[in-house]
Amino acid sequence: METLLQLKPTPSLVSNQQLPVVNSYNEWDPLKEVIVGRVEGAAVPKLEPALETNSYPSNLWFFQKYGGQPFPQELIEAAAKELNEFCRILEAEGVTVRRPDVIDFTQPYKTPDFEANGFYAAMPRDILIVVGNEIIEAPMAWRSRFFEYRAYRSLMLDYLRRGAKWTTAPKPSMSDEFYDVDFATKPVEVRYALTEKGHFVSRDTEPSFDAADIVRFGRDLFVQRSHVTNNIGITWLKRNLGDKFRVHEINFPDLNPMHIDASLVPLRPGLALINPARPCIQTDLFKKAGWDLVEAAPSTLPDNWPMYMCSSWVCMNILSLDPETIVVEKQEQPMQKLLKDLGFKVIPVDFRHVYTFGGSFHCATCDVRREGQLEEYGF
Ligand code: DAV
Repeated sequence: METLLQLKPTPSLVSNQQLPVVNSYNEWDPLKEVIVGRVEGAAVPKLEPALETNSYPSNLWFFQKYGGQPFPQELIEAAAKELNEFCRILEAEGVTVRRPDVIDFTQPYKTPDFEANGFYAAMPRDILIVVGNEIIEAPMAWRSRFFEYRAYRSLMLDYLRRGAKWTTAPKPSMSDEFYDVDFATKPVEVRYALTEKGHFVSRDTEPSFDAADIVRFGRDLFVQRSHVTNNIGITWLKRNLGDKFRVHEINFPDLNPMHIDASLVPLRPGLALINPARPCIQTDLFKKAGWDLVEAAPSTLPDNWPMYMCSSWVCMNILSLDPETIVVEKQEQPMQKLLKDLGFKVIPVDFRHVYTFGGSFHCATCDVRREGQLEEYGF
C-alpha cells in the first residue's frame, strides 16, 4: 500500500542530468523525456457542437458514418507503425519515450450533462502541458475528450511519485449551456464572420482550454482564444501559473481556430516559424523582442489525402530535439530545405498517416523533460 510518506515533497533529480523529472520551459531546449501518443483503441467521435464547428463541411460524412465506432483498422495500423518508428528514432537519439495506456475509446459514457463516447490518446499535446516542474492536464472542450485523461493517469501518477507538481484544471460541464449549440449549424461563411468578431462555439460560462493552444517561450507563454480555449480558461491559466510567468493572448486570422502549433512554432531563441496563410496579428510583439519570424513552406501533401481533423499546415508542426535538431515529416522537402537553410540538422520521419488523426510531431508528443531552466527571451 502506497503511503503519503512515500511521496517525495520536492522534485526528485534525475541522476544523470540533475534535472527534476518534469522540467520543460520552452519548445527547443535539449529533449530528454517525451510522451508519444498512440492510436490503438482510437474511436471516431460522434458529431457534437464543438467537433461539428471544427471539422470542415466536406468531412462531416466521416463522423456521420463512423461516429462511435473504432477508427478504420487500416488507418490505425498505418499510423501506429509510423508512431512506433518515430519512438525508435527518438530513443536512438537518447530520448526516453513514454506512451499512454491503451484504452477502448468506443466505450460510451454518460454524465449528468451529456452522453458521448471517446476519441483517442494520439495527441498528448492537446491535453498536457509542462510549465517548469508542473504538468497540467487541460480541461478540454469536446465531449468526446472529457475522459481522455484516463489514458495518461498511470504516467501522471508516476511523475507525481517522482516529485512532479501535477495539476488538473477544472473541467467544464460540457452541458448544452457551455456551447453556442446553433453555431455549428450556421453556414460556414456566417461562422467565419462570427469567428472574426471574436465569437466561438465554446461560451465563457466555465473555463476551458486545450494545452495545444499554448506555446512556451520560457517566462513568456502565448495563448490563443479558439473554439476550445475560452477567455475564462485563459484567466484560469494565468492565475494558476502566477507571477513567475507572463501569459499573452495572441490571435491569427484563422477562421477555424483550434491549437496554435500550426500557426506559431519557435525553433530556437530569436527564431520562430509562422504560417503565411494566417500571420500573427501581434507580429510587433515578436519583432520588438528581437525575434525573426520565418514563413513556413507549404505542405507537399496531395489534396486527396484523408485529413479529418486538421489542415495540411501541420507540415510546420515539428518537434525540436535541441536548438539545432528538428524532426520533420519525410516527404515535406520544402520544409526540410527551409530548415536546413536556417542552419538546422533535419531528421526526416514518415508521419503522413498520423496527419490523418489530426496532427504531426508536436501534436503527437508532450515534452516532459528538457534541459534548461526558466529564462527570458526578450519579451
Ligand atoms: O492548422 O489545422 C493543427 C493542430 C492540430 N492539433 C491546423 C491545426
